[in-house]
Amino acid sequence: MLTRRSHTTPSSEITPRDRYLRRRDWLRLAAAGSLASLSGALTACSRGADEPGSTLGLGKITGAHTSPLSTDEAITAYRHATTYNNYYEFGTGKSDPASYARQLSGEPWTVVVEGEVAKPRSFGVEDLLRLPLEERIYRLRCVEAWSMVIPWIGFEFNQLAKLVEPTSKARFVEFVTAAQPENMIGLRSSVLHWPYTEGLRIDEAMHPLTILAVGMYGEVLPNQNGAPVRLVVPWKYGFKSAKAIVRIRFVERQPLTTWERAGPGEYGFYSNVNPAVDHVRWAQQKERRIPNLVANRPTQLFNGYGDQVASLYAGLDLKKFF
Ligand SMILES: Nc1nc2c(c(=O)[nH]1)N[C@H]1C(S)=C(S)[C@@H](COP(=O)(O)O)O[C@H]1N2
Ligand SMILES: [Mo]
Repeated sequence: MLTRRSHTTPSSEITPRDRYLRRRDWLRLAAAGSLASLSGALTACSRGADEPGSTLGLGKITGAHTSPLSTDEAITAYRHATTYNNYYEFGTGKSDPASYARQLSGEPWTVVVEGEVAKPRSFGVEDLLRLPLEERIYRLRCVEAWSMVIPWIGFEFNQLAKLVEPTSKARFVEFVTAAQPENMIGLRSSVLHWPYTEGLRIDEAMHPLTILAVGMYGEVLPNQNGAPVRLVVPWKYGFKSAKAIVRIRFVERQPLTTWERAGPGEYGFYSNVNPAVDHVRWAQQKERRIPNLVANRPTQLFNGYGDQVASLYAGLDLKKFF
């Protein structure tokens, strides 16, 4: 169980209040009818007790149609997808995010979009919800050789980009995530450089498969899965899919990512899923599908999304640019 630590605000005060505020935010939007014209609409509903291990009663998102870009593979159970996570801001253990991420402070949340754009601006969560929401069922392959299948709800990153009008100098996109020292116990450790930062080449970011997710399994994202907004780049190792994004910068030069800083020889900027390029410390040919303990599935190049994305890398040596 969670033991109380010495925060300025006790966790018992933060947790219910934040959850209440976040829910209120969604309810307000639904009540105001501001979601009526969206592909996704919201109703007040909690998950109920059907799923053991499902501790969060979150706002439901309805009406997001399932995209044809979805996989038809079996979806990972909600309780596994929400209790086996990597989110080092809340600790390095797989169950740490489920235990501690409720302390994330979610309101007010703004995503600042800036840099090489004609119209820099910031987006509140309600602005993001006005973008065309879809359900995308994607495989997510962690560099640690496990995988899941998750029904995300989100919008294509290119929809957001369109609103800020990237200039011709925008060659990369940097994603900066939340760093809340009071609420994120992992920040006391220097295991990674904070804030957790990721990056994509502009054509990767603008690819229709690249989404910003605001929900999963028909609901608002649980904190441990990256609330209120996270990146999902299904053909790359999971660490590229940054959680809890607060800043998006269009830039001219390739940004230095948190994982490259941590281990330049182990984690490349591209990090495309590739069974032919082993990690320095382990092979990548096979993977285990959570909750399976045995790595018995062959890993696919680009995580199986090669038909859509291989052309982005024509002529690039994938062993050198791993
Ligand atoms: N901010 C932040 N985002 C992050 C991470 C993290 O530690 N911090 N871990 C990454 C890793 S290694 C993986 S595999 C995925 C896991 O996403 P999931 O928990 O939703 O499956 O989140 C990625 N996004
Ligand atoms: Mo990962």
